Amino acid sequence: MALLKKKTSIPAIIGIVLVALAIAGYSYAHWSEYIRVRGEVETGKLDAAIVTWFCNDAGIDPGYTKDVAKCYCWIDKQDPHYAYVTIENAYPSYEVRFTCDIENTGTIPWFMLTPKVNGVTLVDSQWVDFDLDGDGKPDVNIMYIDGEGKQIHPGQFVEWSLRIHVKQSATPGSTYTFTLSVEVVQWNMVE
Ligand SMILES: [Ca+2]
Ligand SMILES: [Ca+2]
Repeated sequence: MALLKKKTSIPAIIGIVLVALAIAGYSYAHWSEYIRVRGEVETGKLDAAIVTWFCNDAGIDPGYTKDVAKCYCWIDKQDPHYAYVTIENAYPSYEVRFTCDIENTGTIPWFMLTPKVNGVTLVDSQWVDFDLDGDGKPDVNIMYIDGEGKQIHPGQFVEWSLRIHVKQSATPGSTYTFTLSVEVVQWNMVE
């Protein structure tokens, strides 16, 4: 009985597939005609690339006399939408500043919005605490400086900075990770 059921269900499935193909073929023919008429309409490209990304700790720790902490940062060569940073051997009160340039590599002017860290929007020129390991105590605070709301035309770039400061409540021997994201928005879509 079960075998008979299986057999009868096969033709039904094939029938549905055929109908779907017929509809797709009709739509495709229609779409091709539309494209020929409107062939001159070209949309612009909204794009951006990180072109500069460096930190101010290239040896002696900023504000100190020893080289204890290390800061490495680099841009993804394959996809310059991504940049990375690693801070090693950091300690409470260690602070490092990053400078970033984002170039408009598209054809439409855009505005850079305030960056977000782990989804939380930073505040221009103010420290924002982050509890990166979820133990209830902030481990770092991060300050974003400048760059917000600037209209950047194709070929131009916006420069902004980021300060990262390690707090007293950070745990020794820990690795903290976070994601910072920057959104650029088409120039006429900013309120
Ligand atoms: Ca150092
Ligand atoms: Ca914490």
